[in-house]
Amino acid sequence: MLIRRPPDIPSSELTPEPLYLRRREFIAATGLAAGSLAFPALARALERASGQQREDRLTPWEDVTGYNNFYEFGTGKDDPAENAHTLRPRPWTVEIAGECARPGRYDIDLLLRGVTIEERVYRMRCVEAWSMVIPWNGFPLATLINRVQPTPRARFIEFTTLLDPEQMPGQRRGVLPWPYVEGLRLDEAMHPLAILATGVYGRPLPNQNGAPLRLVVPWKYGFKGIKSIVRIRFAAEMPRNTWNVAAPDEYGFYANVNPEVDHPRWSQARERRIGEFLRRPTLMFNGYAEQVGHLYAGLDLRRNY
Ligand SMILES: Nc1nc2c(c(=O)[nH]1)N[C@H]1C(S)=C(S)[C@@H](COP(=O)(O)O)O[C@H]1N2
Ligand SMILES: [Mo]
Repeated sequence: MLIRRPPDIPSSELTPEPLYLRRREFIAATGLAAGSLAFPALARALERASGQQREDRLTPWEDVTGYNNFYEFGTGKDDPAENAHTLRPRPWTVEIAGECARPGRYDIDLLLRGVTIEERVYRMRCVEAWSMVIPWNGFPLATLINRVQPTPRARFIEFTTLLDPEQMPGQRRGVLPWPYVEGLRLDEAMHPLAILATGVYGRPLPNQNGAPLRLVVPWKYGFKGIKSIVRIRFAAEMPRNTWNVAAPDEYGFYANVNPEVDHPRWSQARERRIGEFLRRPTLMFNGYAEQVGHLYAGLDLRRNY
């Protein structure tokens, strides 16, 4: 019997040709019935068998800029690329506020003056269990923090995305409480791996990736990487972050990538690298444990998810 696939299955979930053929060989060899249960089990077996040490290859530009989460432009993965043309990344003002010596409203080009832009190739792991490898252009968040001099009372840093439904039409819908807000402990923010990105693949950030300025914290789930930042505030108290406000049982403040702490609705043990078929194991702190593990010594990572 020929079973037709409904046309609305995303192509990423279709079986690529070579695997499909191997699957048939496997089924023939083992005498397994080609039932619907056989394939997930086989895929899991293949994932376990296929070496754990797979390379990290750059995710193609088309995926980095065409498969996005940016709910201000819609909740579908291709909505941001289609809709974000309404965002105007210049002129752009960033407000520095709260517990620091130099609060104020800064034009972004003034803020970036004298800053050296470097390339950082980082893994990016979304809490939804897919991942990419992205060549960002940016600078250490610590550079900006040192410039504006937090006071001794500052223990946290909060970031806010632009609130403007004219430029961000998705903000007319109540899918999230707007504007999008994120935060870090100040010592996390000062870690050299945490960057503010202004570009990707050597080009200015496309709007859908968070132009003109977005956070990248590679050892944390992607939702910590807040886009299109207009405000940075230093605080004594832990700020609340948007996804934690929206679903406190599912998303915490820390959001460190951790294969052993599952999301209440799915496992975090494995992930699908965009462009690959078999899932790969999720790495502790997204593979940056050696660099950042000390930040969490003595912290219960299960409670502080
Ligand atoms: N303002 C804002 N920032 C955001 C989001 C969002 O919806 N709004 N999505 C987050 C999520 S869930 C992820 S995985 C990353 C995706 O970044 P990318 O599209 O550049 O890969 O952006 C994060 N930053
Ligand atoms: Mo995400």
